[in-house]
Parts: sequence; structure tokens; C-alpha cells
Amino acid sequence: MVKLDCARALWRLLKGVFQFLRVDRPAPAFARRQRERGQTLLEFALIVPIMLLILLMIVDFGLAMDRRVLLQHAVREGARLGATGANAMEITEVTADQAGMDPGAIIVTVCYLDMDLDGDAGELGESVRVGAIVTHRFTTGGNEILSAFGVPAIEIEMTPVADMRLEQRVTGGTAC
Ligand SMILES: [Ca+2]
Repeated sequence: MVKLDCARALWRLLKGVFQFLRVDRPAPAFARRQRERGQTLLEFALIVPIMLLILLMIVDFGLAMDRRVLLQHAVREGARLGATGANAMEITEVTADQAGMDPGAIIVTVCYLDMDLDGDAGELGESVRVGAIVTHRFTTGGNEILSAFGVPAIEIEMTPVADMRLEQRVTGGTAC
């Protein structure tokens, strides 16, 4: 009789263990999965704005480099015109036009190199120097988004310069 009770008790215990394994175990695993899912979602929500900011800043740098290349082309075109004897106003107009900018948004400098140091700049064979000064302001990534974090917008001062040998004698020009 004692043996039978023992066997029953053991059976009940085993049944309990099996039930625990079958029913109770999936519950913590499920809860853990839920918790992990919540954690992943939170990490994702934190990382997305940072990733977006980095991506937009890469685009901003690309745009800035494009602008710099365009400005270099513009001052070269201005200097090319200057070499033919055009005056400073014409050079400024062409440079701004080639840069695709409003003449008010770009500062164009025109001067003549006195290469033989005789005090007369702009002689035939000497050079005209055309420069531009443009403050490039970053757009979305380096501007609005950074501003939202209280960081001032990124600005880059671009100062491309181009020299061109004079094909015409220029008088009255500014010496460099
Ligand atoms: Ca000279």
C-alpha cells in the first residue's frame, strides 16, 4: 500500500513536471520574445533619426562639392573673358551667370598680376586673376535637422580663383 502511494505520488510529481514543462515554459519564452521585440523597436526608433541625419549630411557634402566644382568652372570662364580685355563688370556678370547664381549672392574679384614688377599691371602677357567668394550653407541634413538639435547650420566659405594670361592690354585695372 505504501509502495502504491509512493508510486502515485511520483506519478503526480512527474505529471506536474511535464505540465510545467509543456504549459509554463512557453509562457516565459513568449514574454522574452515580446520583450526583445520591444527592445529592438526602441533601438530602431533611436537609430533611425541618426542614420537619416548621416545620410542627409552625405547628400549635403555631395551638393557642396558640386557647388565648388561649378564655382571653379565659373571663375575660369570669367578669367577667360578677362583675358580678352573685358572689364570687371562684364567678368562679374559672366562669372555669376556661369555659377548659376544671382550677381548679388556672389562676390567676384578681378585683379591683374604685375608679373614683371614694373608697377604696371595688365600688360600683354601678364595675367588676370578672377576669384569668387561664396558662403555655401548646408540644406536639410546640416541645417534644419541640426537646428532641431540646437546645433548651428554648417556653412562653408568657398573661394575659388583662376588666373588667365592676357591676350589684350588692360589699363586701369586693379593690381593684385
Ligand atoms: Ca607689368
